[in-house]
Amino acid sequence: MSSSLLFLLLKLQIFFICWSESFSINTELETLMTIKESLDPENRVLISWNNHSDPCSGVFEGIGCNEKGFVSNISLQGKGLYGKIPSVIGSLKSLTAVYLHFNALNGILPKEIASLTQLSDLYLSFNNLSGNIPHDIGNMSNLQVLQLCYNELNGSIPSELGRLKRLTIVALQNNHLSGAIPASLGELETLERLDLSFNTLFGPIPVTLANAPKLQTLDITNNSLSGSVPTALQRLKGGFKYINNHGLCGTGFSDLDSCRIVSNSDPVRPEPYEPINNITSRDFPAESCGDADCIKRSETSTIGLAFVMIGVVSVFSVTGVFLFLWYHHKKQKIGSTDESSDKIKKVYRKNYASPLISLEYSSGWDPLSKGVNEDFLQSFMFNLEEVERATQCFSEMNLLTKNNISANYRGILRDGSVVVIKCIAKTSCKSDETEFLKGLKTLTSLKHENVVRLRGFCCSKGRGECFLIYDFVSNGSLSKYLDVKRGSDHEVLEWSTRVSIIRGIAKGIGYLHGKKGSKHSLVHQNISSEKVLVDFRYNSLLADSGLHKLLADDVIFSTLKASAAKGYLAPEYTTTGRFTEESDVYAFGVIVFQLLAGKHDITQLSRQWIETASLKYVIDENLEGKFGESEAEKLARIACLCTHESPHDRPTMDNVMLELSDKW
Ligand SMILES: *[C@@H]1O[C@H](CO)[C@@H](O)[C@H](O)[C@H]1NC(C)=O
Ligand SMILES: *[C@@H]1O[C@H](CO)[C@@H](O)[C@H](O)[C@H]1NC(C)=O
Ligand SMILES: *[C@@H]1O[C@H](CO)[C@@H](O)[C@H](O)[C@H]1NC(C)=O
Ligand SMILES: *[C@@H]1O[C@H](CO)[C@@H](O)[C@H](O)[C@H]1NC(C)=O
Ligand SMILES: *[C@@H]1O[C@H](CO)[C@@H](O)[C@H](O)[C@H]1NC(C)=O
Ligand SMILES: *[C@@H]1O[C@H](CO)[C@@H](O)[C@H](O)[C@H]1NC(C)=O
Ligand SMILES: CC(=O)N[C@H]1CO[C@H](CO)[C@@H](O)[C@@H]1O
Repeated sequence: MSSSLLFLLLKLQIFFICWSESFSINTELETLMTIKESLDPENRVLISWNNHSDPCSGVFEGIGCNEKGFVSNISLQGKGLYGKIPSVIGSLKSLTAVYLHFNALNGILPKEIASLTQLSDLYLSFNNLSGNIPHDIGNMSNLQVLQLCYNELNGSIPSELGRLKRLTIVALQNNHLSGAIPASLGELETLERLDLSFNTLFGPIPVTLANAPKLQTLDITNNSLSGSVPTALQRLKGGFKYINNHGLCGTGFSDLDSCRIVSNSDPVRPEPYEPINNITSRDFPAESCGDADCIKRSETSTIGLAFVMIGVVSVFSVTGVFLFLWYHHKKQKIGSTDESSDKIKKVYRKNYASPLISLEYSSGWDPLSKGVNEDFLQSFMFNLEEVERATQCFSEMNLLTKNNISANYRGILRDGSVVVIKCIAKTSCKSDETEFLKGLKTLTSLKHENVVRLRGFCCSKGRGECFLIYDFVSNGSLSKYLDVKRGSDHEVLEWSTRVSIIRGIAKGIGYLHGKKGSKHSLVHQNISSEKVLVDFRYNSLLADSGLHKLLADDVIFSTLKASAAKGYLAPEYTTTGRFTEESDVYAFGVIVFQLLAGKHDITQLSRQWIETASLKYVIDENLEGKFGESEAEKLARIACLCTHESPHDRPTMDNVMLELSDKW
């Protein structure tokens, strides 16, 4: 009897445990829905978060759970979130990592976040957060990485940070923090990296800070600190950065005067004096992803972000080497010789997409440096920070395509719009700056519904790259719809879609070529199924129009070889060596054949069409006979004319458009 009562009690207890767990899981769902409303008020990003699913089922974008079924991480970096961080986030007690960096979050950092005592990684950098860092942050006893850099935070640095015994990385640079550096930070035995640069901190550097045993990097650049620099900081060597603090003095540091009154126990603020060299904040790679410090991972944290950060980490492994080169080079630059630049250029070529290319190696090339006086060009100018923010510092995760000329990254601008950022190495660009600017002007003047819109551009002398920012075209390139195997994931384009895509391409090319006799005329030079993009309504848009106007001749030549290999290059090119409107028309003809056949390789079937004029060789089997016969015949005829051996026998794009707009 008693034993069965015991059994019953036990069951009841188990029931209650289960019940209370499932209860709190339910409230986690509610909490997440509240968080969603706050982070993404217009439900543009977190569409997958819904009321009817289990947040741990994998349905919720960016949510990770632990084995007990509680939310353990939120990974929504670079999603274009523009809301606020809600205080209810503090009730997701099992959170160990929050990645919300590279968004446009505003509002304050709610103090409730400090009740996340399991949290080890807090990444909120590159947002627009304002207000103070809450003092309660001292409660987050598991915190290892605190990334709050590049926000609008003000107030002072809470001394409670000194209670966080596991803290290894603290990145607070580029905010508006003021007050003193808390001496308690020196008590952090695990602290490796402390970046406080570009704030308005004042007072002395606490002597204790020099004693933090693991400290490797201390950056206090561009603040208003004063007093004598603790001599012990010499051990950090290049890891200690202190330029642009007019009141600092000390012995054993280059660029610093020794203090007038030396007193170890009571550092005295010396008279302010002018900096003795001309190194300004602009010479610092602060504008670059060299600041990837700001997104560096702790060793102990979870795997997920590791993928995102592979780029950054690999970059860090070369940082050591480069830092040396960089400093060396900086020194050399004063003498204005450029010997090391070739060496670095080579490295650069090899590590094309590497975000570390923030080295100041280039001499001269910076076509925008002289100031751009045309107003309309001005309105196209982006700054590097926007580009870095949009691509999450050129994260591998956002890499779309890459070849030896350019790399394309997906990015999200602060207004939430999605873009493609094309990065072209300086060495691939025209070296004549005037020519380059003229090219840019042409690119910015293009405006047509069938030409991918250029949003802006940016050149970085530091990175040695030029960036073109284009609208993102959602359905990718036409190439993806060719050679589709039946039953595969890839979509077979319907007949009517193909016809409208062809019309769109014709209109786009027709626009570039301009009206007969008009001055404005641009030959695309590189039309192929890869350069035709398809948007969500299956409108076609030409990519890279006018790009050759920016590229160096040898680079254009190499793209040429590629397009010849794929059959887009008009036969007369081999004798004339020139691109003409007729050669664009030829490439168009090839694409029409490709769309009819649903194949990349059309050499065989175009010959068969010429010999037999029979559609059965030409039409894509995937269409299963669903196509307009007269339309198809007309298109095949057009394709045939456009790919005529003799350029003079090809129709102009105007003619083609006329034909296409006729009643079939
Ligand atoms: C989720 O459900 C709750 C109650 O069932 C409701 O109040 C809330 O509006 C719902 N939220 C959304 C986003 O559908
Ligand atoms: C932090 O800890 C203190 C003392 O235990 C407590 O009073 C405070 O409410 C805590 N803050 C948060 C946000 O949990
Ligand atoms: C950042 O927030 C401030 C208000 O705190 C606002 O005025 C500003 O426009 C915001 N900037 C961006 C880029 O969202
Ligand atoms: C910090 O900024 C907020 C506005 O974002 C302002 O109300 C507050 O006074 C500022 N505090 C300090 C100490 O500057
Ligand atoms: C610093 O640069 C300015 C202009 O760039 C120049 O006029 C000045 O002489 C330089 N000062 C020193 C100390 O080199
Ligand atoms: C999120 O947490 C889960 C479980 O703890 C883990 O497997 C996953 O790798 C984490 N994801 C990230 C991005 O940290
Ligand atoms: C103290 C100091 O040098 N402050 C400078 C920090 O950088 C900003 C611009 O990034 C300057 O405006 C400040 O004068």
